[in-house]
Amino acid sequence: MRSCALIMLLSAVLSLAQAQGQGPVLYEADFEGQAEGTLPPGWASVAGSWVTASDETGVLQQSEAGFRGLAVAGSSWSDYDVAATIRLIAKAEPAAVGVVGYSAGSDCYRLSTYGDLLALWRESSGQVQALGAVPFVLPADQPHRFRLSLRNTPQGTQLSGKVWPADGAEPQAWTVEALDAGVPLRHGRPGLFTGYASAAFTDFVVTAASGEVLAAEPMGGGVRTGGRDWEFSGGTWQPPGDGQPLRQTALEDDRTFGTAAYALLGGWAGCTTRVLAKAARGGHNQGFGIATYWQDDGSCYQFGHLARSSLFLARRTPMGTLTLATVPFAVDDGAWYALKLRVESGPDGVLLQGKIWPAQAGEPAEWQIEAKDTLQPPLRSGEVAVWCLDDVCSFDDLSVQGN
Ligand SMILES: [Ca+2]
Repeated sequence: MRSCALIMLLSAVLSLAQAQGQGPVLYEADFEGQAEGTLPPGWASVAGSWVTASDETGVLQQSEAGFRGLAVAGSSWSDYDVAATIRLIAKAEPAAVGVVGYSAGSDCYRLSTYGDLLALWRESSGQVQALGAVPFVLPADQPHRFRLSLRNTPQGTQLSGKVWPADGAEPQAWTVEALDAGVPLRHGRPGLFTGYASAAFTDFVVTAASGEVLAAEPMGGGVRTGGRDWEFSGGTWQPPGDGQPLRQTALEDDRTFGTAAYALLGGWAGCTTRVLAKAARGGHNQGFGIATYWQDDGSCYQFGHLARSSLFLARRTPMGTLTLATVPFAVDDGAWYALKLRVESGPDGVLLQGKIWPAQAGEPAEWQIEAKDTLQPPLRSGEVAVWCLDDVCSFDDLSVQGN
C-alpha cells in the first residue's frame, strides 16, 4: 500500500511539473546592467519605442506615451557574429558554401564561396548581389572556419568576413569587408548555406557584439543547445545525430541539385513563457501581454489582457488576428502582473494555455484560459515578444522554459 501511495504522489508531482513547464530554462532576461535608453542584445523593436529603463529594477519599457497601436519588441538576432566549421564534401562548379546572417523572409546576408571567390552577398527577393569579393579556393575535405560579423551602424550594416583552416589560429584581419548602405537588412536568423555542393557543418556559434555567446551547437553528437530547432529549405539536410555532424548531402546523393540550400537556426518550440508586466498609472492601458512563436512577418500566438476587462488568446497572421478564446478578467493600472503562456504542439493542433495574477500574489494552480489552434499550417516555433496597446508599459523577468 505504501509503495502504491508513493507512486501516486510521484505521478501527481510529475503531472504538476509537466503542466507548469518544468523543462530546462531556454532563455532569461532581467534587463539589468544595460545602458538606459538602449535595447538589450538580441532584441528588436518592431513597433513603438522600446528601451531599457529604471523602475524598481531595470526593465524593458515601451516609452512612447503618445503611441497608438500595437507596440511590439521581440527577441531577435542583430549585431552578431556567426561562425561555423565547414568541410566541403563534393562539388559542382561554381560551388558555394558558407554561413548566413540576418535571414528574414527572402532576404539575408551571406559569407560564402563562389567558384574561386570568397564573397559577402546580399539576397533580396531572389536577387543576389556581391557586396565585396576576394580570390579564394576552398579545398575539398579540409575543414575551414567561416566567420561573418554583422554590425548595425547609422551609415548602414557593416559586413566583415574571414575564413581560415580549422586547425590553425584565427587571423586578426578580416579577409573581406563591405558596407551595405542602401536599405540595409537589420536583423534576422543565423544559419548555413550550400549551392552546387555537399558539405558537413560543425561548431556553430553565434556571438553578440559584447562577446556573449547567444547560441552554440557542437553538431557532432546530436546535441541541441538553447532548445532551438533547425529549419531547412532546399537541398537534403541530415540533422546532427549518431556522432554525425549536420550535413547537406544533395550532391552526394547524386540527385538533381541546382538550387541553394539553407539551414537556419529556428526559434523555440514547446515552451512556457513567463513575464512581469505593468501599465503606467493614468494611461490608456488597452492591453499588454506575451507573444510566442513570433515570426519575422509578425505571425505569432498572443496572450494578455484587453481593455482591462478580459484575457484573450489569439493567433496573429500577416492577414489579421484570429481570436481563439476570451474570458473576463479585471486589471489595475500601476500594478505588476505575472503572465504565463504555455504552447505545445499536438497531432490535432497547438494547445495554448494562459494565466495571469498580481505579482505579489501566489501563482494560481489552474490555467485561466485555454484554446487549441487548428488553423493550417500550424506555427511550429519562433522567438518570444512582449507587446502593449496604446500605453507606456514595463516588462521584467522574462523567461522561456521547455515544457
Ligand atoms: Ca529587472
